[in-house]
Amino acid sequence: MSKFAIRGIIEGFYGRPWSHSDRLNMINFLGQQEMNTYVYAPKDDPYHRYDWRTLYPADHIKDFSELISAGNKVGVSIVWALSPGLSLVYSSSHELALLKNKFKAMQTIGFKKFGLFFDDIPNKLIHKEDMEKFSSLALAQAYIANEILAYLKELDPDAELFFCPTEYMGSGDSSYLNKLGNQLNQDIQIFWTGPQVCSNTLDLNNAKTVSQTIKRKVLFWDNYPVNDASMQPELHIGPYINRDKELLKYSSGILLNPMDLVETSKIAIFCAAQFLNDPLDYSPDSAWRSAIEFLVGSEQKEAFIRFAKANSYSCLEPYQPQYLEDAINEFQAKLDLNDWESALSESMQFFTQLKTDLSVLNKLPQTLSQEIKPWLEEYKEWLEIALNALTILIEFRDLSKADAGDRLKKARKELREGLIRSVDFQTYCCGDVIHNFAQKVYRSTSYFLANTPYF
Ligand code: LOG
Repeated sequence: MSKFAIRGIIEGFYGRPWSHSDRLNMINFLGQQEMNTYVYAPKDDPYHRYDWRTLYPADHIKDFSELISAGNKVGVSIVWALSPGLSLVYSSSHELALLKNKFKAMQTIGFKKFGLFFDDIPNKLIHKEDMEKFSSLALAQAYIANEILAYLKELDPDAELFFCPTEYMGSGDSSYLNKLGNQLNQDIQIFWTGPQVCSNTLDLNNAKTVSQTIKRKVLFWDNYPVNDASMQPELHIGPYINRDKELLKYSSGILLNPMDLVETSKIAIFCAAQFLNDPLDYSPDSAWRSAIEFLVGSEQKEAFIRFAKANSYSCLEPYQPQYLEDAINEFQAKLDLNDWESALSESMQFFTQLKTDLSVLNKLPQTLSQEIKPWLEEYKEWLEIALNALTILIEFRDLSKADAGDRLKKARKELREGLIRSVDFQTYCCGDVIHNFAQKVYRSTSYFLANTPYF
């Protein structure tokens, strides 16, 4: 059984960084899951990026020391990273001295592994003096990284450096990467997010190309389950899929970039740990079910799985939640056959079951429940909307019965109100499936009502 050498996560998302206790909690969890690496790189820690020249204040230093000790206890290396690329003048000896100073301060408190990141910065040299000294961005960055590694190794021969290039995704054969491959000290690990920023697949061909270009095994920065920036409405709690079982031929490891939601991110991390520790034996679905059971307990597992299926949308499953789509398609197929009875009763049963799940989901562990509250609340709203749409169709079918017209009117009013509220929904729970279904029901009954003397 072969495992990936580097297994873990990189706190590398935009937005509110994790708290110190979140990190301690996560480091213990990583240890339990036989992961071995946690990289500290929250984009919005000012000392990490915007204000990289400033040394960390004493309280931060104390927290970092605690992270290192916590990691030591459970076999997790804590990697500290800096992202100076927004403003760094690569050719300046003064800037290099500031960089060294910042790294040294962290080495003094016990860090042995470091990161130097140049993602999400201008993709060419912008300072006049840099353009004079270096013929390309790649050469400027390689010069700085090699200097830093050499400096770190003077102080500690075991020091290691992880490097994130400015071009960290794509086909993997650009001249920028090629230059890095030639120039970067062979001991430096290079990050790669795959064919895309948030890659649907990490496939063997792409890994092979990039590792040939950079002349070393590639270290994946896997942008899953992260949901920062435009992905904020999504909740990434689906199975961990599409990572080739043979990636370790070309890869030294995978670090997942999590969500700012610590507990919730454990689903993906639990699954990834199983993959990374035994890729050939990995079964995405059973890992996913075990992850959910681990997090919510066996009693709430099935209800949570159904909720998770309504939140499947992510870079890994970039299409409407299949589970809901199937239910609506079956309904439509029955209606097309004029089988209103089973179409309506089966769909009622389906959505009523989901509504019953809500009382089970009310009892989720507290931190998890707090984190996913916006999704749970809107899940509830969508289920009401779906049930309302079905009620409309039942009344519509029964229009000849006494008061059906009034009930139909009332249900349509409620559906309309629900759809109007949904304009302000914050999450992408249920995708567009229930919205589209409800809209269709509303629209089609308007048409018929306009031609019905009752109104
Ligand atoms: C950032 C990362 C961010 C992620 C997802 C890398 C190497 N850098 O596009 O900090 O969390 O995308 O939004 C990124 O992935 N850049």
